[in-house]
Amino acid sequence: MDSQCHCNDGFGGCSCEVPDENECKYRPCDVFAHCTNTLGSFQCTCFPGYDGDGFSCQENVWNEDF
Ligand SMILES: [Ca+2]
Repeated sequence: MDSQCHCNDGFGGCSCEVPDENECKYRPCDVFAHCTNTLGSFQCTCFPGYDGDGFSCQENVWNEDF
């Protein structure tokens, strides 16, 4: 589990010394996904109740089967 630091746009790392682009500001993820900026990359995670890879999320219709 990586610790996330909150740096100014354009920098990352735990001392905010590493250049990094905050890809999340371009809204790369699905509208039903949360974007997490990481060093050198980013992650898209579907909201709870939605299934997908983060770039394409659909409402989880299987919940009721449990
Ligand atoms: Ca990044």
